[in-house]
Amino acid sequence: MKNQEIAKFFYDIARFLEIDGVAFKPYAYQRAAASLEGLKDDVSKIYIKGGRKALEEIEGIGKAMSDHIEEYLKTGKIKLHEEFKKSLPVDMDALLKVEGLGPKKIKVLYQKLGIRNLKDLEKAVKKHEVAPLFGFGEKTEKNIVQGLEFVKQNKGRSLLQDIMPVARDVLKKLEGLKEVERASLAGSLRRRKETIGDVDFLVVSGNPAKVMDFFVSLPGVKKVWGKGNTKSSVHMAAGFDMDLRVVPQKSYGAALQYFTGSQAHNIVTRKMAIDKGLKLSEYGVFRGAKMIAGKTEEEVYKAIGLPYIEPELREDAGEVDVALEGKLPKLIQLKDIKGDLHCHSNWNGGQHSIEVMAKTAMERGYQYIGISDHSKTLKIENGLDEKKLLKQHEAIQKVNKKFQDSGFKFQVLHGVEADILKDGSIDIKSEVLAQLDYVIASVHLNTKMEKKEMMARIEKAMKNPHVDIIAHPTGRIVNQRDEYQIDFDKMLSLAKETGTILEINSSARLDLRDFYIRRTKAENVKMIINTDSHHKDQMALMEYGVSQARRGWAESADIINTLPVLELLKYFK
Ligand code: DGT
Ligand code: CA
Ligand code: CA
Ligand code: ZN
Repeated sequence: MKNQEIAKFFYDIARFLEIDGVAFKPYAYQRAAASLEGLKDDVSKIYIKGGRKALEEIEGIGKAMSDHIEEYLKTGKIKLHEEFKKSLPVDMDALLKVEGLGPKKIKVLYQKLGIRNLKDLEKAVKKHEVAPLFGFGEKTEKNIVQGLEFVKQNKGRSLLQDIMPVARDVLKKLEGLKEVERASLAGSLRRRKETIGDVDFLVVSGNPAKVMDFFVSLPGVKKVWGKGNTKSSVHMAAGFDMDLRVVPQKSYGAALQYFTGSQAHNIVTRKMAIDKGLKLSEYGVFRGAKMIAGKTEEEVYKAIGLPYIEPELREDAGEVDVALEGKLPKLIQLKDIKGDLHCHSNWNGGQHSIEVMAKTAMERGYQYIGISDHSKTLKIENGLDEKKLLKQHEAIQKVNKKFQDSGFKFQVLHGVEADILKDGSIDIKSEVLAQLDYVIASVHLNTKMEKKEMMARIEKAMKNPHVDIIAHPTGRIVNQRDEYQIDFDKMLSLAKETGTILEINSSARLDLRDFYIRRTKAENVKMIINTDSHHKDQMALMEYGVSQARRGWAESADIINTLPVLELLKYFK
């Protein structure tokens, strides 16, 4: 499908335009790109069938954008993009991964120091050449050094959200083979770790050769690391590896337990077996030469004296001791979720109308959705001011009325995702905040503050009588950005004191992190799992917020959007 390729070009062009300081236009390209990404049909088919007219009917695509699309479909190029690229021939994607570097700074680095890629950048900061540049300084150079370190650390690990759909697709194909009796994900993917080193599959089959033949010739396989009767490994064009192991039925549970890991958890379980005079391996649980368990994971755990432990808990984080006491948490499940309160509509940077977002929530089986568009400070997202928020309030009431008249038991709540300004105040007037069902507050700008200042800022926001939820509380983005300078204990005690809810953001942020979730639960501070959807399809990301919550040992009582709407509203000020 050409949609992704063209979207990528549009995002690039938007960046170049930003560098040149062109107002508004970058947004048009970003919007067009997002629209193409969300499109179900292939844009080249749309064009062949309906021509220019059909292109211009796509949401967010006007005349200028369809010019570009047509050009790309005819020539495989977009001239504007080529020109920009020639003026700034750098590895923009790689450099942008370094926190503290935006497109404008990257241009200066290229023009002044000839920096084209991460290697060049590393050399330059080592020689201390960056700090003296106009607009940079010591602090920025220090941030770049830290950013580079972060990029290096995370190299080679892929985002759970990116890998899971691909892995599920392969799993489905494996399950579809007549030679395959059972198949499962294993490894970090089954534990739903936020980043994945490689993908592990486990299969039961009486005819491994056939399964391996199929596996190594899957579409997207670029290189075969190895192919045997029990194990094969491949490298995918998308940049990650996949392992497949074939085991006999009688060892399936033991193998699943072993290859799910984590390695640290396995060391503990193996030691437990030894203490009982048993041997635990990927083949089964043995007393001497006699196999006493192995077919299911339940039976394997039981044989070594443990109840079943959910994969998300298997990190040697105390789960075995707690299991021995019979006190394992009853983890929250996706089906417990009754609504999503952090959703954006096309009133600001989102792609769809309030009604479309609401209908999607209904299709997911939710009882409510909360629309929480950005506030005015966030100009790149077309944030709403007081006047627009009040108008939106009416629009939401209209949608609710419509649903009511059609007999739907579903409610659209009205919130806002308001910016926490540098001094901790909220950028929307209190009278207006008071009219909304709930208020989410977020730090988006001025994120490089010292810890004391940042905590004072968050304290003031939490003490604001209208603020109910802090979104993405620590500011981290997986593989992209570390958290702000925060004191999490302080954040928890403030949340407790003020009754503020902390968000688990299901997007690429996955913020809160799992260990913070566990601490939040321990302090009995409530959380909410939201998707931060800017597109209706992103509401499906809820499962990753839920798995993150599970990795943080959360139960449904810890998460307020497992409650019916009237109970939920009691948590808001
Ligand atoms: P990853 O791929 O880095 O995200 O993490 P995992 O956990 O998927 O690790 P991977 O793919 O190397 O191995 C899958 C599982 O197999 C791992 O979680 C535990 C098990 N395993 C692999 N090698 C060893 C080992 O040397 N000792 C033990 N106890 N378990 C191992
Ligand atoms: Ca793995
Ligand atoms: Ca592996
Ligand atoms: Zn948001």
